[in-house]
Amino acid sequence: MQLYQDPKAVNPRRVRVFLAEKGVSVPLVDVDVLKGEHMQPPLSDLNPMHRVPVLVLDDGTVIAESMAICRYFEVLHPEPCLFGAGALEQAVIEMWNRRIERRLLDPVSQCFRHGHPAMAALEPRQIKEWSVLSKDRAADMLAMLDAEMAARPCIAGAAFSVADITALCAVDFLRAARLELTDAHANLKRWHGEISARPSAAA
Ligand SMILES: N[C@@H](CCC(=O)N[C@@H](CS)C(=O)NCC(=O)O)C(=O)O
Repeated sequence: MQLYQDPKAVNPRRVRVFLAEKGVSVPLVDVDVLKGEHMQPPLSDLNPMHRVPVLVLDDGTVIAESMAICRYFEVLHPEPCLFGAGALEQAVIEMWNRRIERRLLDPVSQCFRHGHPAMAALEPRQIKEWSVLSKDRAADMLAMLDAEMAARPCIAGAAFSVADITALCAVDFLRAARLELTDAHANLKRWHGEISARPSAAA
């Protein structure tokens, strides 16, 4: 089994943190996305979407998409439970994980891809207005999330979950959109301090 990943990229980090929480070790194959290594064989053959992370099993089966990879390991290694136990917990964690992905991580990525000259190699048709709008959307989500986090310790409730991992990686990626947590985000700052102190955050 091998996990193709870029040590500097945000989505592979989600999988690395998840694996660290599970105590699972998977051989990593580093790929430099900014150098376009993911567009060349073997990765270009493994994933037609040209994205990392990509997990290749011993029988050659390919699993791409961060959450698909995490779900694979969640079933193989159920403890600690990170996608929730039971219908309600699983639904709430899924809801928050998707919200963070779509309303925070994606807008930060889009702001970076469409706004930074270094990303022109990966995004040849950069649209500056989309970068600005994406930054605004990410800022709106931070404000909403901060208000939510006044009422609970973790993103999806009382317990740490995969939604905290997605949020941690998204918040640590804010600088790519020239955003940061400020004094207006006191609840998020408290949460971020606690989650960053977990050993898995270093993965
Ligand atoms: N939805 C995918 C997104 C993967 C993704 O966008 N990966 C980025 C690195 S964080 C990438 O490979 N980018 C290469 C490119 O844009 O050409 C996932 O969750 O794995």
